[in-house]
Amino acid sequence: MASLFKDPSKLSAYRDRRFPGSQEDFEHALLTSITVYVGNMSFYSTEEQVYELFSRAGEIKKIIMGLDKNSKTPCGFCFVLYYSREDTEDAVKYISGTILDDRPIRVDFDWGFQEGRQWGRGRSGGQVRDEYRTNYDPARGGYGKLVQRE
Ligand code: GTA
Repeated sequence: MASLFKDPSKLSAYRDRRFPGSQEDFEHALLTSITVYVGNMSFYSTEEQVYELFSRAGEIKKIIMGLDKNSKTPCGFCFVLYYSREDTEDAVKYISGTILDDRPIRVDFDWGFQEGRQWGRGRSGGQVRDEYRTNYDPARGGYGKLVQRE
């Protein structure tokens, strides 16, 4: 079946500031990638749970949990690598929005995992967007890290 994901501008709203190439390279990577990023996860969701859920889209090559760079504990995201592009697209199509540990997770195409990308880039060690969060979210460490410092 022809791919539904042909327009690179519609593949992802996210642009990685640290991607090493041009916009064209980035779009090509998104169109061919076999990696998805999973966001809005509970800090308590495990690799085993991710494996069970994402196996529904196809055989998984590898899972990389996103970690707080200071505490080295899960900080709410991960990368899932498949063997085939079709399975990758199915994960985005069918698993995004699924509830995992009471949270609707977000599944996004990713340009490809590289060593170092598993670490949160926020000043406190976790994810950047989590630091600006102003709501109280017990499964995400309470208030956003910047709010906690105020
Ligand atoms: N494929 O959506 C994604 C995605 N996200 C959110 C992170 N990663 C993603 N990959 C894909 N799709 O490897 C990847 C990153 C990295 C790892 C951890 O996860 O490529 P991070 O989340 O800690 O940092 O990354 P990142 O991605 O560099 O930060 P982001 O989300 O672009 O930061 C900007 C966001 O933070 C803004 O959208 C905004 O919501 C918030 N923000 C930033 N600055 C401010 C500010 N001054 N005020 C308010 N909000 C702000």
